[in-house]
Amino acid sequence: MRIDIISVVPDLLDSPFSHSIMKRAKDRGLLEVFVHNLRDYTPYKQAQVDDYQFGGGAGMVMMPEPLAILLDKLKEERPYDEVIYMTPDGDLFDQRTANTLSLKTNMIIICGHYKGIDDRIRQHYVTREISIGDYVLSGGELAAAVVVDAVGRLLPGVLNDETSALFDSFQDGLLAPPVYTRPAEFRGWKVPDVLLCGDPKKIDEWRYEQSLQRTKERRPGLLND
Ligand code: 6GU
Repeated sequence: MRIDIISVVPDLLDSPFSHSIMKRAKDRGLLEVFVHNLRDYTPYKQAQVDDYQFGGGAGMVMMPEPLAILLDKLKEERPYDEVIYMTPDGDLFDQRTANTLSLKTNMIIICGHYKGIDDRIRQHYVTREISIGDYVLSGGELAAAVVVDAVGRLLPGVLNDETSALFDSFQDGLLAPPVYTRPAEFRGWKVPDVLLCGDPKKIDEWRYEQSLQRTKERRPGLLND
């Protein structure tokens, strides 16, 4: 999978894909992430990429031309399955969307800033608009990092048996069960006996019960879906 991210603060995306599982995905050649500085593509003086909004009102809007120039250049080089715009008024991101996106080959992600991007880019280039939750971030970069992480770890060959996505919260529509490691007793707090009993069937049943109970308590809405 190849992901091209368009940003006015590309430095924000230096670190998120350089560690742990994202690093492994890149090292194994399963994920390529290119971050483009939108200011390198503006035809305007002083690397201008935003301007006042028509109709008045506070806040700047990202101009269409720098975005169109960079989007055209990328789309000339290869076909893209999705042009995603990160915006708080987009569709709420969830595991289902992550699964869907993990099947794509090439994607562009546009990170919004200020009041957002000129709506003509949304109408004529963007294929999907994503929000990561009902709160406002100062820019789309951190949200884009969330999407790339959630999608990247699903690519075949990125996770091994131990970290398998099959057991994640949400993958089966349930929250994950509690987990424990050594020591079996810590400050008098004991690990549940069943986890030490050595019977895989009993352990699976216990984990399923715990998942169900946690989901009922914390996220009952997930059970209705
Ligand atoms: Cl994608 N962008 C911004 N700026 N804020 C957000 C968001 C995205 N998702 C939730 N809040």
